[in-house]
Amino acid sequence: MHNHYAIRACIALVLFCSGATVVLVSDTQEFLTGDHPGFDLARQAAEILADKLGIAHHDIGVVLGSGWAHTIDALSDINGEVSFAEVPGLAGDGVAGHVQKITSVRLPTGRNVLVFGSRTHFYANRDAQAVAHVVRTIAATGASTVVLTNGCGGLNPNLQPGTPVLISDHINLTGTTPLAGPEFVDMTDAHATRLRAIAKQVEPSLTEGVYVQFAGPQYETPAEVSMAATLGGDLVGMSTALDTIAARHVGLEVLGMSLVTNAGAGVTDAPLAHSDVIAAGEAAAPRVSKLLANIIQAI
Ligand code: 8IG
Repeated sequence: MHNHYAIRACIALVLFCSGATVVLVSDTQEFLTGDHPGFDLARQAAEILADKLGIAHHDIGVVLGSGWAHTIDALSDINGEVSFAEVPGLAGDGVAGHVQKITSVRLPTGRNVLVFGSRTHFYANRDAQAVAHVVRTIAATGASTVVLTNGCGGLNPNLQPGTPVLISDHINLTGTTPLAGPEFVDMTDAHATRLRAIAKQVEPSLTEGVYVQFAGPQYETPAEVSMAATLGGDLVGMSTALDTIAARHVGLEVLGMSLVTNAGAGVTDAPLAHSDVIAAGEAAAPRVSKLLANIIQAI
């Protein structure tokens, strides 16, 4: 792994020895090390979360996009929740259908999962550093894996609204990156083959596709949708490529899952409406949230 800022746990133990007894005075852990724009803020956010939740270490981070919000209901047990407003750097972008809280869940295996009800979007006039904050905060809580979900448009007419698709790879058409300077992060297995194999064990009918991120917030023109398909894309969206770059930069293993909520513009004759997209997400929610909960438990 060539990441400059791989997660390292440094445990600072201050030991005072008095005679034969050793007294543990403090035990602090820092999971996201290094000096990079945004890292200090992510460390602050993780510290606040650890404090408010009373949990020093999370194992898996999950980011819920359009249509995935009910995943929380399919997971147990809830350790606690914190609103975005209480966490440094998470002002929230206020899009209808997006949940502005973070929930900590304890899996039956004892592992702790930190679930973000939504993300910061590039289209919400936030820069790539602000977008990367959720993923960096997840790394700073000690997690080694992040599950990134989104709602998206389908480029293949056979991808009916309501179909979940594993992201096998992505194309970043935003023209930007959360990286700064000479940070040559390897993106070869950015969408981990290992995690996709686990997801397919849970649900063998899952298909895979290449996710193309546009900057948004406008949906694509039919010509742009056709370009994305020509480039080898299967899905069009506005979030997960930038998140994945930020995640690989901090050494997180990434599983990306899209929910097709609409056909890409021009794939059918229907115009795109945000309300239809939300309705399709809600219709699929019980099914896909149960699936995602099962996959998270299998990771
Ligand atoms: I939900 O058709 C959703 N998000 N770029 N295009 C893009 N993003 C989306 C779409 C879509 N549907």
